[in-house]
Amino acid sequence: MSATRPLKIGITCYPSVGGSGILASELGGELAARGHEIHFISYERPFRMPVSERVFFHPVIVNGYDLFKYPDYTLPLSVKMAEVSQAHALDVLHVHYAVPHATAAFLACSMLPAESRPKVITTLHGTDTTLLGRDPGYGPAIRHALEHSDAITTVSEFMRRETVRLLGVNRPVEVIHNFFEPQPASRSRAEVRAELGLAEGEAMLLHLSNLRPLKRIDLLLEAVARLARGPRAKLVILAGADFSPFAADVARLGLNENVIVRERVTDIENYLGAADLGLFTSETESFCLSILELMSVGCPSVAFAVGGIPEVVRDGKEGRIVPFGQVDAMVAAAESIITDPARRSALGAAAKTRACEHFSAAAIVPKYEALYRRVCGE
Ligand code: GMT
Repeated sequence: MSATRPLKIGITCYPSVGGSGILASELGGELAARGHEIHFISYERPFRMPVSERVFFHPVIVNGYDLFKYPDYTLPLSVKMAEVSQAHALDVLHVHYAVPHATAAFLACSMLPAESRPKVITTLHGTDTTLLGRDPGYGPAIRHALEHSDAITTVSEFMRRETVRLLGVNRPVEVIHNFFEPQPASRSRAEVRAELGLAEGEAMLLHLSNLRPLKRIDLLLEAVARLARGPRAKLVILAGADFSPFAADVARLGLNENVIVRERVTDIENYLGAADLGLFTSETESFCLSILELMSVGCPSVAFAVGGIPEVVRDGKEGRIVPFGQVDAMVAAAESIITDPARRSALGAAAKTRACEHFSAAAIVPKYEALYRRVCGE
């Protein structure tokens, strides 16, 4: 067997807009481009699933039987994983986000004869450890599935520490940071800014997230309300979920003219390229892929120094990170960047360099390939 034979890799992730699904989809695309055969297994085609003759999608069908109060996804997923593993002789099943994917992979392997079992790699992305890992209704099942994975990875050193601390995992946990490769923008910066109604000289702040409570949209809006008293700036939110629950807060803070929302945007590079500064207020974040997305096009961010964010952005070098909850410090940091174009450019250039050197496909994908080959004993 050649040391460089293409591998057959199953990938299971959430297909919706979320960091783990985006990362898993991008990884599948990069692996396919490197000659591997990729089989996505999920309830829907992942949001950013790549198009390639080496990429396949296997839907999991969930039947809504009346006898169940809560529909079950884990069992049909595990059956599909077993079926695809056997039919396509998968080498590796790489699951992103432990719940329920790692447990389903464990079940799938239990259903298969030894010679058809793929190696299982579980990548922990965030709340699968930091939230569900603490939940007595989930923790033991997550730990059990991790103990039966052939390898465990986390997307930051912070997540590795939390995994060991919260789940008591006694096995090696490898840190493989997230990566991002921007597609070329299809519209110019000027076109996008015109679409958004931004005036000449007005700064564009950009926030991208799924708006879940831990993203602290309340603090984000508070920061923009304070910023609105200063230099001319608008906040654009690329929302991966329905923004309407926040509309009343926007109105109450008098921000109707300062906040522009776009939901389920697919051409994010167009908006990344039009932005002057990223703004992030999460109370926890294992990595924050959105900050990296901005860095990859040379845009700095201001964020709270929580979780894995300090591994991505170094304060004063590629952006600013301030203690959690200090909205005034965040506003001062943002103002000092948007009013100083030379500083903004320097931070942006440093951000792009760091993204390329540490968090690009070229830097990260070979680490996953090496891991696959190692667990396969090659
Ligand atoms: O844990 C979550 O919140 C879900 C997860 C997701 O699927 O979007 O987000 C996490 O994974 C991303 C990709 O690895 C990271 O960039 C995010 O920081 C992380 N979110 C949290 O830790 C809150």
